[in-house]
Amino acid sequence: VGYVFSHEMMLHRSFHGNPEAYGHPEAPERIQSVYAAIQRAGLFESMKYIPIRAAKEHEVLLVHSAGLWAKVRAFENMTRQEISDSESYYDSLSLYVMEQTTRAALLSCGGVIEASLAVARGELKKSFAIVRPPGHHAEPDEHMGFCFFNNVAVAARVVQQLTPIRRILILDWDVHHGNGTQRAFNDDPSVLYISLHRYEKGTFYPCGPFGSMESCGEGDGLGYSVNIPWPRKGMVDADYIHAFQQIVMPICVEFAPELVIISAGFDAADGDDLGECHVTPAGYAHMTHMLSGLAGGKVVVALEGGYNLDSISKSALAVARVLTGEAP
Ligand code: Q9C
Ligand code: ZN
Repeated sequence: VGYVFSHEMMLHRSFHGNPEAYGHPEAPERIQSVYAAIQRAGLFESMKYIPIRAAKEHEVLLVHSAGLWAKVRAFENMTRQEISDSESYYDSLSLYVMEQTTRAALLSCGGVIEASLAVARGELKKSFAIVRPPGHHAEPDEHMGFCFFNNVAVAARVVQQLTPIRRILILDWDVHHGNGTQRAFNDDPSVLYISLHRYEKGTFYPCGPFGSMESCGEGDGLGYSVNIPWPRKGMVDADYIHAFQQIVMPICVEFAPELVIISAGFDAADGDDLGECHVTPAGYAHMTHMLSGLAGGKVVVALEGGYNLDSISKSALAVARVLTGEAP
């Protein structure tokens, strides 16, 4: 089992202009607290460090437009004044940006690529990418929802390009619909995208009908996007486990993925104020265990959202214990 981490991804932090931004939920401490919990538990002794690197332009362009690439690259050369001036624009996209954003976004994406390649090539059985900023809201041509590049989407495309693996499952249990990920593969039957998320008639972020049950892919990809939209807040382990047993696992078994990538947001965790749900560490462990029965156990876990430091670190630790075989 491998893992990816770097303190350098903590340099993206919100502090400019808007004083309220100081307390932005997508905080650098998120990955630090996950790392610390896994370290305290002694799990890194049985895990191999996978060197992190920046995603390359040609990799990002497998999913994203040249325009988005240029926009994100431009942050590193912006002055503090320019950043401050553009604040309301970025607020409208649920983003904050600063000079180190580019580097952090490239490392986060490159980290998930490396974590995925190591598993896809059989060098490691499983991996955990402890990364930020998250990725699943990033659309081919738009950064949004705290996300710049769609880490898991880029990683899936790189795996398809560099290894014999074709059929990839992306299971997204972040409390928000991964609109960017579904968009990237909406017409592609080689990547099965399954998301469980709060929907509430399209009023919950990222809003609109794309996260509905009826939105299930198009063209050749029809049926290869599966949305499980929750009608309200307050979902619990039993809701997720029931959905896994009745919907997720039967579809996955039929699809027979060669690689599983989990878009692992922990904002449905009990204690998370954005998600307002109650999934426990045991719930996340159970889902991880079920998914580990697929693809010969080739599972990559990539961090997405999750904003309560205590909830996210306990949940991530429970997942890591399943990956390393310490827990059933
Ligand atoms: N009224 C992730 O969990 N909320 N992103 C905006 C606007 C944005 C969450 C609310 C939530 C983004 C990766
Ligand atoms: Zn989320």
